[in-house]
Amino acid sequence: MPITSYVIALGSNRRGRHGSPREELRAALGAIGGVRAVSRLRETPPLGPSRRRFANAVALVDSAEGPDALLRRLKAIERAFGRRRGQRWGARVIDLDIVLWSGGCWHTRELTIPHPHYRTRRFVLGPMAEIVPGWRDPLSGRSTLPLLHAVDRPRPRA
Ligand code: A4P
Ligand code: MG
Repeated sequence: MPITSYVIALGSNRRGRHGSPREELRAALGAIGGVRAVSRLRETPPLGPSRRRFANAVALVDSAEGPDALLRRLKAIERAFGRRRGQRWGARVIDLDIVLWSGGCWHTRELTIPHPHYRTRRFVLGPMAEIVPGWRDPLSGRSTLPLLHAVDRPRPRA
């Protein structure tokens, strides 16, 4: 299978066996492998009900896997890192989301690419601006930087 590129968003707001949320992100990058570029790790205020701050980063990853196989592997990493079920939006040791891939759109029951919420999330778009500023959203045709600017300066449409 030809090499495929993926943009993966990483988040953590709970200590795990590797240590702090930042250390969990670094360990997850090692477990994922094939990392071609990684953004700065940053602390971000929680979106949603969780009160703990998150460590977030985005990585550009090369892989020979298709989207389904990569998602299965990312979920296995989440489990190995101690993420428990039923923690949706709660504190988690590691959350690994596929944001974009070089193949355009993908939609199955388990997986939607582009990630449905990335266009409005500064904690995803900010890191993406460092490593894939020009990557176009295949649905809207807008690239990372304009999407980030729209989140920073929301304007009602005329
Ligand atoms: N799924 C569908 N599409 C995708 C995709 N593109 N990538 C399915 C990954 N998974 C995808 O995800 C639930 C199911 O979505 C998966 O089983 C998969 O089949 P999950 O990771 O198990 O659950 P979750 O992460 O709790 O839900 P979700 O919807 O991914 O939550 P979010 O949107 O990731 O929000 N605030 C800050 N500052 N930083 C954060 O990182 N993260 C969240 C979680 C909330 N607030 C945050 C942050
Ligand atoms: Mg997730």
